[in-house]
Amino acid sequence: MEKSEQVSVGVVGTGGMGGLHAGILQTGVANARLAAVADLDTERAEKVAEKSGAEVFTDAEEMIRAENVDAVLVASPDPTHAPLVKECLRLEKPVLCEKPLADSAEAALEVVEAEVELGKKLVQVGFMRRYDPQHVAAKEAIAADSVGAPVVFKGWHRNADLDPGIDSEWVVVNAMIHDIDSARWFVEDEIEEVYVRGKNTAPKLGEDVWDVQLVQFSTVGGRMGSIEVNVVAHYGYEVGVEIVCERGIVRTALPAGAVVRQDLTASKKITEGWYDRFLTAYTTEVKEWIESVITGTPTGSDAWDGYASLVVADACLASLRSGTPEKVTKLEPPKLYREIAGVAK
Ligand code: ISE
Repeated sequence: MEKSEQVSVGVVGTGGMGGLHAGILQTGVANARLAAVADLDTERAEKVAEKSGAEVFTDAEEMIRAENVDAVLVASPDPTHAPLVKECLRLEKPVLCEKPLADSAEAALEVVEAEVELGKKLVQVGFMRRYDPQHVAAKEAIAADSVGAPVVFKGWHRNADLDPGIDSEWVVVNAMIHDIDSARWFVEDEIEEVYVRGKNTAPKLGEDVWDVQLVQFSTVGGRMGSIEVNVVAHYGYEVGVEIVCERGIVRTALPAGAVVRQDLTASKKITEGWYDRFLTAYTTEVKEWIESVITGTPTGSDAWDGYASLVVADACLASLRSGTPEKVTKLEPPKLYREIAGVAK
């Protein structure tokens, strides 16, 4: 697209995430406008659309095909992701898809194959931590090279209190998937083996649900790591990483805020959920995605990252069932994903 052009975006899904993304587009992203929304729940869609006069569709594919929609943001339920992204590819429309890219690694591979056949990258996956100032600062500190290469990755991901209705598998595919992407992004190496252990500390989820899970992993290049996911951590929402490098250690700081000293205690507020913790990241993600649509130079997690994270998640699910370490199916990216603007991933 021409640098001066405005991108008309269609958002599929107007629930929590779709509503958030639509709101970001409505509050003013340079060179973009919310042109359309699609949802089976028309009332919900109309509520979102009315703030800026966006067109409302009940059929997502019809919205994607609409002539006044240049780019698509998919935030509908997980099983719809891959089919909708493939429709975008068929029409050669850039698409930012919420995570996970698909509801299985096989379905994600079909997206990768469709994009490879097209011969250009049009898919971005919504791993928003790559735009979080704390995570970006940590990544930049490693890239500055004085600390050397990453050796050990440690990630923690705690939800204050997720609702009943989730199971151990959900924890892997919907929550841990973020940490898998984060680990791959920081260590710049593919995960080769995983070992998942867990515990039930929240009987309200069901006695057999592991609400706390710890994954230990190793990578093809001999790096190591651990990821702790906790979906009923009680105290608040917290995500962070520490990367032990060859000559130093890099750690994300707590988000900005005052330390309050009172009643023999020094304390700092912690965010309640991912919406407030990552609002800046989501906003930057959408802004940079629009920029990339205009320049034609994709940034962020691509379809390969979406696929690879699901392949690693599959190995985690296997380990969860077997109670032993499991190998990850070998990941070898097609040429399209090895060349992002000449920069190694
Ligand atoms: C949830 O499943 C998400 O998708 C959010 O993006 C994440 O930040 C949250 O912690 C997960 O539980």
